Amino acid sequence: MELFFAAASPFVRKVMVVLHETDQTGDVTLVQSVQTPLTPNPANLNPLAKIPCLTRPDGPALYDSRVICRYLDHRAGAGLYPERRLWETLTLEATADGIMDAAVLMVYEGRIRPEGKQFPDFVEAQWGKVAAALDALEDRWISHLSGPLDMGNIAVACALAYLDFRHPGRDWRMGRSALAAWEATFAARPSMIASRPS
Ligand SMILES: N[C@@H](CCC(=O)N[C@@H](CS)C(=O)NCC(=O)O)C(=O)O
Repeated sequence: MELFFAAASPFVRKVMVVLHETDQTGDVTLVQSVQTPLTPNPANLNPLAKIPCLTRPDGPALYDSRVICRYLDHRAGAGLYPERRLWETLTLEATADGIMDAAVLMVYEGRIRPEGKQFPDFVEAQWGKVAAALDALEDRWISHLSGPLDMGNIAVACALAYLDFRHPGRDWRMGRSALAAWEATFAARPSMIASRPS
């Protein structure tokens, strides 16, 4: 299999963590594919020109990160989507992906949009979404996050790490001590260390 990849992408990181946690890294070749909405990679088999995208010998290319992670979990029989708490796990993953979406848009606004056309209110509105999601994680999800490994806690760890990587000045830990403590423990997993963004 081939994975269209960029080390800085939090969505790609979800896939990398799943590959590590399910012992499948040897089954995937990484294809460097740094891209933005204005610079798509024509070789990427995702028609939406986003990463991650996974090609496989026995079927069409898979995207997006949620589909790829679920496929890899199924392939390994790893149980990252436990039946008993399936809807909570998927909602937690969606919350993490929403944080990533907003945080990536903030980066694009600063990097891609010409300076005179940048819209600070849009950036702050995106951060508002991130902050609300972080508050929800702190208030309602710590018990789930602290439970057995699943796709929900993997995705949240990747989202929080991305905030540190791209938005260090925002200090997401302030006022969220439980989430900060959980993140510090999860970040020590070998899968998180092996997939650190660069
Ligand atoms: N929902 C998608 C989001 C993927 C995504 O936005 N990836 C970014 C890189 S972090 C990308 O490819 N951006 C290029 C673009 O938006 O055209 C997923 O979960 O895979």
